[in-house]
Amino acid sequence: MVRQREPIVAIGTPLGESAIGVLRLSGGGLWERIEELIVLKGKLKPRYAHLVKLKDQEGQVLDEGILIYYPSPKSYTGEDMVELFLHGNPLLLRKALELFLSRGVRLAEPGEFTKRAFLNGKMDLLQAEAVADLIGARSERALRSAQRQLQGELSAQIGELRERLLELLSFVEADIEFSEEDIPTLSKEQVLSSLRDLQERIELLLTTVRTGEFLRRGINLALVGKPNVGKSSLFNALLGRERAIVTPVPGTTRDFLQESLTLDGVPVNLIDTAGIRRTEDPVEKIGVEKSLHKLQSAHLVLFVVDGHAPLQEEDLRIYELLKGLEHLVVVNKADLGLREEVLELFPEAVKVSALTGEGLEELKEKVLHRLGVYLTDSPQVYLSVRHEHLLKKSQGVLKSVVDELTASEVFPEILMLYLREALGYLEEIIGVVSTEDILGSIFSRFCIGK
Ligand SMILES: Nc1nc2c(ncn2[C@@H]2O[C@H](COP(=O)(O)OP(=O)(O)OP(=O)(O)O)[C@@H](O)[C@H]2O)c(=O)[nH]1
Ligand SMILES: [Mg+2]
Repeated sequence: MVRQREPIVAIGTPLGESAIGVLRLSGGGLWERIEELIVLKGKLKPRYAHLVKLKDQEGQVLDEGILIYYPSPKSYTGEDMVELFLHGNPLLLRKALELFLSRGVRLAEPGEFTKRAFLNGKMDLLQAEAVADLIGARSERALRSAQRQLQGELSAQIGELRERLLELLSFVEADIEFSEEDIPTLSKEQVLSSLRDLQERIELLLTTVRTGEFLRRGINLALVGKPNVGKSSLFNALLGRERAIVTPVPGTTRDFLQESLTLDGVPVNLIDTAGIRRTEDPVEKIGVEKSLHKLQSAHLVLFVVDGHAPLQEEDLRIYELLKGLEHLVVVNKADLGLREEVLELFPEAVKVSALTGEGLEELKEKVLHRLGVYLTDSPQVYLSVRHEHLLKKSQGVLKSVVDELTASEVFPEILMLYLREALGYLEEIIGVVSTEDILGSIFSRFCIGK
């Protein structure tokens, strides 16, 4: 059943000069509130592009544009909605927004339109989350994955797990209720095999989490090393343009630089840092501290050494710092010839030349491989950390049941409780059950107007 909440409004397009700027409104009794501000020829028709004028309180025309009215329940939110397409001037759009606010329409919170769509059953929670992913997608692969989730693919996969669990539960419940009667029940082996099958399916879905998180947020990849080993040169080579300053002078990079690129469709935040060394130069010192700080937020550190020069204590000291972090050793300047001692010390290293581009493809592959990024050419949906958390809880409960069942007999009443708990976690993923807290944390990452 669709419920109409109080009317809200937001500007749905970014605030800058553009051909068109859109205001979105949604809520019960919306039209009555704003009617006086709109000059409309003829009668208001559902889903019809009306050419209208927007008037301010003094009756002055503020702008002319297109208005579309979507009466409940056939709208994005399920409520009465209006979309108003005006000229894309930020001042004008703010003025229009204020006009609606003065009519008692409230400013929407981030994600509030989509939240209402969810609450009105227009989409499940996984689809609502996909809307934010879609808007924030920074690569084609991320975009396609979000689109598939929006189309309900992940919902269907979780839904299937839910169906199976429900089916199992119905057998167990029947067993309890009609234990005296002659109805079909499942043998312990059948229950165990169903549970194991469910566990396997969950396991398979869980393998997509890491890749999913990288697709959503990007991989933080930091280039770290001694001065002059070629970090900035590698940074430029990976980006494919001369972004960072490169000179033969050690200590060229003073601050860290960050740029975006994609590796096989996965967004990457590539970070170039100041070469780490003991220095008295106050500016360089700050740069070095920043480099050390950046290490902590990196998913993977590329430790760069100059393979043509003798290794120095400085290199080894930095390498010590990286021990506890996910890292790859990159031996640079392969075009000049690499020293045996360097290769012996780092037998796993990727050999590259930032100058000629040699080894860069291998480096890119190794980065994805090391981070466990699992990409397929076939359509795929990827789980997020929220889903992972709940799936793991569900998985944990199923595991306890399997363990107990294997070890001894379990009363059907106890089995039922277990299965219900596991089911509850799956339902929380789709949003069959949800609390205000969960919804708050999900929708707060949206932009206003969506
Ligand atoms: N031959 C050769 N020279 C390179 C290569 N990579 C970098 N260089 C040279 O090494 C010098 C230092 O390169 P940068 O990229 O500035 O080194 P960096 O590690 O960023 O140095 P800092 O910013 O000072 O920490 C420059 O003269 C580069 O041209 C390479 O693969 N081959
Ligand atoms: Mg540099």
